[in-house]
This record gives sequence, structure tokens and C-alpha cells, in this order.
Amino acid sequence: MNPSDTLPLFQRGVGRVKLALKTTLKRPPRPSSICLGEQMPWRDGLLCQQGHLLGGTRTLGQLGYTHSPHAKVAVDTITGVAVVHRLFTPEGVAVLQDICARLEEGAGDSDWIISRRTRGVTALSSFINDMMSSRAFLLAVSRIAGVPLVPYPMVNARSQVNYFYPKPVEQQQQLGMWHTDGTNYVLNIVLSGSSDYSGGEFLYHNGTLDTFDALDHRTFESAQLDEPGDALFIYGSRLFHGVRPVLSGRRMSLVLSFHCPYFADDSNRFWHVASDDGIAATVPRWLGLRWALQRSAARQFSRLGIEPITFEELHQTGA
Ligand SMILES: O=C(O)CCC(=O)C(=O)O
Ligand SMILES: [Fe+2]
Repeated sequence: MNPSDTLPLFQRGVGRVKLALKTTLKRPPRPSSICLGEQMPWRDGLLCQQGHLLGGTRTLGQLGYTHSPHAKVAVDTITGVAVVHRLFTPEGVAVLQDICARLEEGAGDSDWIISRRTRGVTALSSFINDMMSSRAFLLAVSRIAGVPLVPYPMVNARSQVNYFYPKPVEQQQQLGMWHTDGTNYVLNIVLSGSSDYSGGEFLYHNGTLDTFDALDHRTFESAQLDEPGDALFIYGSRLFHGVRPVLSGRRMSLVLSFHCPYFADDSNRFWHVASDDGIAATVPRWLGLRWALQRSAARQFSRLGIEPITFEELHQTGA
């Protein structure tokens, strides 16, 4: 088998600009018309009280990076990739499944490997919005990441629900799967169980961006995401990753992005966001992002209504 037949590479550089133009010309979906009528509010008890389990953790240093994205934070402090089990209770997973399934109504079609997706879901679901602003949830994700985190400041790039369905073989071959994310700290929560679909494995390149070769599958790893609610945490802008085409059933996932408020640096690029949301919609949001990144960490936490999460706190146990 020639891996290039099954593992095409997603657009970068000029390809992103072309994609941004295409997205701009397409009629945007209208997710704001969805009325979820959520029955249950978020509560911290929906996080697994025994604490989550991590598997296959690799720091940015272990992936081969020598330069840290943040001054004074070592590459071996920041997680590059980790499988997260039991972050939520079964009830928490069931509520997320229900909300994300209902958000499909307003999903836009995507001609990427993801069949459909709904962006900016924190504006549509108060449950997901409150979960992302919960100090307990942010502390759990910060501990996984190795740095304190807040929700990513740009709403559309902050959260997304992906729906994958089988596609005709001819289409799969033209479509990109391998990509890096625009955002840095990304939690990919798979809400379908492994018996709900076939194909759809989450692959990542176990190395740096420079050493990625789409044809060399020896460096690829498949994340063990079997139970609904299992998640893959990644440093998305520095890890090539992708979901293989789904062959049967449906795979649904909730992808959440975070930002470390102690540093103003951010890897996102205008064309990356514009390729997802179109150019016109991205301009004001982009200006808002530049503004938000300048806020102090104290201000970012106080806007969420929570006490700051500190570096020291990440290493304390029993909290
Ligand atoms: O749906 C997933 O599990 C992850 C897809 C992905 O990498 C993305 O949306 O950027
Ligand atoms: Fe991604």
C-alpha cells in the first residue's frame, strides 16, 4: 500500500489562502438558530472525582523540541501529546453526547475529512460554556497541559464539534487529513465509542514538525481512544495529527482550545482562522484576539470570575 493514497496532507501556506477564499464565498451555516433548551447546568461533580488517567504522555521535549514556546517554561514541562481517560463521569459524557448530537442540526458541511462541524459552540451551549469557564475543569486541563490555561480568547476557534461520516473512496483520496491546529493547547474529546464507527483512528506524528513526512508511517502513532469521553490532549500547533477516514457509522468529537494567559504569544495565523470561518468574519475577530492577548493573566481569570490558576498549583496533589 502506498501511504500517500490514504494519508493525504492538508493545505498549508498558499493552500490555506485559497481555502480561505473558498470558505468566504460559501454560504455560512446558521447555527445561531439552534435552540438547545438544555435541561442540565454544568456542575464540577461531572468531572471524575477520582481524577483522570493519562496514557502515552510526551512532553514537547520528548517529541524533540528544544525551544519552548514560552520564555522560562522548560520544554519538558509542557505536554506535547497525552491520552486522557475518565476526565468526565459517565453522566457528564452522556450530557456532552446529547448536546453535541443536537448541535449537528446547525452544522456546516465541510469538504475536509470532517463531514460536518459546528464552530463556536460555547455561544450555543451554556453547559459547554460554563464547563470551559469552570475553575475545576480548567485546573484539570491545565494539569494535563503543564501550564495554567483559560479558554482560547477567539470564540469561533475556541470550540468545535466534528461529525465524521463515511465518504466515497474517490473523495477521501483528495482530502487532507494531516494538519497542525492554529491553536496551541487543544483537547480533542471523542464522544462516540469505538463500537459506533470503524476507521476514524486518531493518528499523530511522534516527532517535531520538521521531521514530519506524510509518507513515512513509521513515526505515526494511533491514540487509544476507545471509551466515549476519552480525549487526546495535544500541543496542536506543533504536532502533526489527523483522523483517518471513517468507514462506517458516525464519529463525533468535541474539540476545545485553550490559551496560557501568562504569555501573550499565540501561534494562530490569520489565514488559518480565515480558512475555517471566511475572511470577512475573521477580520474583526482577529483584531479582538490581538487585543485579548495583551490582557494580564489576572484580568483574564477575573473576566471568567475565577481565582487565577498558578504554576505552583499544578504540581500540588489532592486538590
Ligand atoms: O475530531 C477530532 O478528534 C480531531 C480533529 C482535529 O484534529 C481538528 O478538528 O483539528
Ligand atoms: Fe486538529
